[in-house]
Amino acid sequence: MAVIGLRRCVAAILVTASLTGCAVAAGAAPSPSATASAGPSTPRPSAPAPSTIPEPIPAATPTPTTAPTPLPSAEPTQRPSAGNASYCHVADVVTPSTSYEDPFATYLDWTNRLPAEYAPPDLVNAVTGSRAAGASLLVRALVWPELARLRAAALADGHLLVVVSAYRSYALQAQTFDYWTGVGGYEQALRTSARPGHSEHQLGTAIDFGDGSGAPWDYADWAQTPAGAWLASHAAEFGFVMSYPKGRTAVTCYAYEPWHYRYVGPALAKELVATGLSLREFQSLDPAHD
Ligand code: DAL
Ligand code: ZN
Repeated sequence: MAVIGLRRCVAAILVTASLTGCAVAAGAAPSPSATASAGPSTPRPSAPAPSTIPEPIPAATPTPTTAPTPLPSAEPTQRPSAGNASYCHVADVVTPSTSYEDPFATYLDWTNRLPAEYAPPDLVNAVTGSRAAGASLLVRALVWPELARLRAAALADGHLLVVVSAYRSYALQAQTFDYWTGVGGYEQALRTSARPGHSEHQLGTAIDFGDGSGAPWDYADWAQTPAGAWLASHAAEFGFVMSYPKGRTAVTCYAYEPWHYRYVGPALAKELVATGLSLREFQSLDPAHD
């Protein structure tokens, strides 16, 4: 099938690093004590500095503009099968493809995970593309050129796009998930924060974007802001797809995250837009994910 045939990738290379929390690429200093808060019903142009703990949770009490997210179940709603991404099953199965050469094919969800030791060998500074040590926001080298082009194109159209969170190690994701479990409980954390090993951020190809005015999760719907809307319209041109789109929780298992994008390359990104499939649905078409 043409869709399947598009899943071909790129090469990888060197270096590991870790990332602590979120800081904006524009250079805003994160506040160590900050936590994500309930979203306002309208965008706040002067929202506080983003949380240092990446990945938010929606308001414990849904805002009037946010549809309530059904509580998840730790039990499968359906048995996993090829071409069926509608189940949400908490398990720890090492995902079939963990190749650094083909990160687009790596299938992650509530069930499938990366090994704890998975750490991309070619992480670079998400803002500058430099391999110099010490950066806190890291992406894989194969992501950076399109990321830079995307941000430049946004700026040319009058929108500042900042990187709020990028690569996260297994250990940092564990810390993040524990944090959100403490804030909202395990069932809520499942919907909004990946368990360690299950996050696309561990691939080094996922990015949480913001617009520099505050944490995107502080908005009722960041995709309704000028920068968020621009990104939703143009991301695929640069190879990025929104992993957890609005109204697709039944198939992604995660709450809507208009700030979270995964780089899959322009060909696949455009194919996903054309078909309307989420990445998880597309990847579940592969029988290897039975
Ligand atoms: N918030 C997404 C699901 C993550 O933690 O990777
Ligand atoms: Zn994210």
